Amino acid sequence: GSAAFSSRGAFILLEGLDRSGKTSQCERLLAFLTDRQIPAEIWRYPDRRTTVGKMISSYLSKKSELDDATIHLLFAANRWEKREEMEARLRSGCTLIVDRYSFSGIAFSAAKGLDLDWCKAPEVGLIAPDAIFYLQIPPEIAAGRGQYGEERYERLSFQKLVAKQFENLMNDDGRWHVIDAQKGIDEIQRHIQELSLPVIERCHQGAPLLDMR
Ligand code: 2DT
Repeated sequence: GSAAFSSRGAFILLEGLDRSGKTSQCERLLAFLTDRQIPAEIWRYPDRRTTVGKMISSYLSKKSELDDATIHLLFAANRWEKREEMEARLRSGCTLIVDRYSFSGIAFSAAKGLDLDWCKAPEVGLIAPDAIFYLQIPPEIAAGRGQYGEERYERLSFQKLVAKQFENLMNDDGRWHVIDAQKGIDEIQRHIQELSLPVIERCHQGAPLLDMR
C-alpha cells in the first residue's frame, strides 16, 4: 500500500452461545481467506495456554472455585496479556479471526448478576473488533444440538440469561452483524465472507485500529 497509510489486518470477531457454530465458521473463514492469499489466523479466548489461561481452564472444568468478580477479571487479564501481540499481528497485516472476546466476557458475568458497567470497565482500552458476527440461535435449539459437556455454564437456564445479555450489548454502530445460526453452514459462511471482505479491504487501506470503550 501507499506509504501514507499503515496497511493492517482486520479484527473479525465471532460471538454467540455455546453450540452456535462459531468455531466451525472461524475455521471455514480461515480456509477461505487463506485460499485468497489473505494472511489470517484464528485466535480464541480464553487462551488457555497462558498462566492466567490455565487458572481459567481449571475454573471452567470445575477443578477450582473462584468468586464471580475474580474470574471476570482473569478473563479480562487474559485479553490484556495478549493485547500487545494482537496489535503487532494486526499491524503486520495479518487478519485475526477471533472466537469469543470481550462481549462473551461481559455477557457471561452480567448473566450472573454482576453490574453491567463494572463488567465493561476492564475491557476499556483493549483493541476493538472491526466487525462482530453474532451467531444468533435460540438457546433451546442450541441445547438440542447435542449434550452439553461437563463445563461450567453449559446449562440451558444459564445460556438463556447469557443470550439476553448478548442482545443487550449489540448496537447499530455498523460493526455488529446478527447471523441466523439456524441457516445452513455454507449459507452462513457465504454471508460472513461477503461482509468480511470489504472490512478487510478497509483495514488494508489504513483504517485506524479501534479501541474498546
Ligand atoms: P469456550 O468453550 O469457547 O472455550 O469458552 N467466557 C469466555 C467467559 O465467561 N468470559 C470470557 O471472557 C470468555 C472469553 C464462555 C469457555 C467459556 O468461557 C466463557 C464459555
